[in-house]
Amino acid sequence: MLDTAIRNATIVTAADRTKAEIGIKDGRIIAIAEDIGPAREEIDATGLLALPGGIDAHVHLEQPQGGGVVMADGFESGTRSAAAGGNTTVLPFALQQRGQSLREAVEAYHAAAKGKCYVDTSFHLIITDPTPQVLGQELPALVKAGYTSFKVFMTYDDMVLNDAQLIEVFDLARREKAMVMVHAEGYDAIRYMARRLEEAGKTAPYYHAESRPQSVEREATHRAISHAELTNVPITIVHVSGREPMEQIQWAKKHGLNIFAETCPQYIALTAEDLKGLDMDFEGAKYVCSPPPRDLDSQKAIWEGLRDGTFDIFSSDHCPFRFDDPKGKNVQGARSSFRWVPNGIPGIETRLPILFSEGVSKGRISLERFVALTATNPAKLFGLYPRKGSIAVGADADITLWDPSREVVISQALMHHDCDYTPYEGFEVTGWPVRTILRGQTIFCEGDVIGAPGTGAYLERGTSQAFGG
Ligand code: DUC
Ligand code: ZN
Ligand code: ZN
Ligand code: ZN
Repeated sequence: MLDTAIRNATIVTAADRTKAEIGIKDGRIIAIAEDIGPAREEIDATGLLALPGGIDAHVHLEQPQGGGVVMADGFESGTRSAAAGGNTTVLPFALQQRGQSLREAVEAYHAAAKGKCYVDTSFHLIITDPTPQVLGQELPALVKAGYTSFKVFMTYDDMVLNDAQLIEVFDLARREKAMVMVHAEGYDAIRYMARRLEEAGKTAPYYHAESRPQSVEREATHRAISHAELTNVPITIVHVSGREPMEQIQWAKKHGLNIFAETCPQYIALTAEDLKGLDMDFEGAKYVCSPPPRDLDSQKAIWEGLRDGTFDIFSSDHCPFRFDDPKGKNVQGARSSFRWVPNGIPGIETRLPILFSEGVSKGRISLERFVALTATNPAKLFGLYPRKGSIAVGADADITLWDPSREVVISQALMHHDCDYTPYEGFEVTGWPVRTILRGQTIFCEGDVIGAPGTGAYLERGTSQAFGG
């Protein structure tokens, strides 16, 4: 007998939608048919969509910060918030601090996450110190052990890699078949702009956006793509904010380069104007993230890119800092210059509702495209497919039951994160997750997280399909 039957749902995949029953046994989908027979647990999904559980391929949890800043969410609260937002898998980063061995960094994250996660997780690595030891021994061993992706930064004092280092990391990624995620903003250009703005007394949070205009992102995107072409490796440009970097990606794709791209909710739901706060005041710090949100023209371009395949995945870039907190946005110095405001905003719980509402409910993208961007493509890009990312016989029973017509006003009171605000306060959405099912077990239902920390498993990943797998 089946463990669980989901009946009367419309099942949506990246390819199509069908009305059928879903049978679950031992955490996996074992039947999809018109009539699957009896089950111990019955779920009536009349009027609901059954979507593959959301896969958020870009989240920051418990990542060490400089200057006394602490992230608002650790593995427990971050994955709790993810479950409440309809997600069953998240991919946080394990950051290598300079001077630290990668293995040491990974072990520290495992220790922090152990027994804490409500949803399944797997770590990308962040490479900040690509020494010969790291490139020659540690990274190849870690890729073989299932850490098949890593992020590199083209900016930030404590993370930036120069072009020589980027090329070495890309070259290694080709040899080991690992996916590199690139934070593409030019370090020197940002430093120049920040200095000039500060000299002119322009220090409010809003000037964070002026200090890193699209040209800075466009230039770095172009440079990363050129290095990827040179080393013949696929890469993913993450958190693409607007029209100008998009044009670089479109050029690369048109010329047959194996370039992938990600965008995020802040680039369709916020603009740089939000960084002005109420009256160029510190409220704007609630919206400080990098790259910064742009303008309405860029939002329009992002929608075109979500439709036409310029973008492959849509992730939250959840990177939460409490606002009313000297360990968060209000850290020492932040009120005297935007340069000290921690970069990042929460969004793990609101990613799916915002894309569904602004995209599917408003007729900008299809349901199938929504599923591709939020579950199927991230699974394929990061070595989790076909176990994750679709509703199919043999896959893990990771299913989100979604009410496409529920109207909700997003508010901090509804959130399950440990941040003290949401940048989407008052945002009206149509479409909301009703129930999140992880490997057959309901972990979230009608507003309540009912799973337990530790329900989530750690996933060793395979090779990205970008390598032709
Ligand atoms: N990059 C991210 O990916 N997240 C937050 C801040 C940053 O620079
Ligand atoms: Zn980044
Ligand atoms: Zn050409
Ligand atoms: Zn990020």
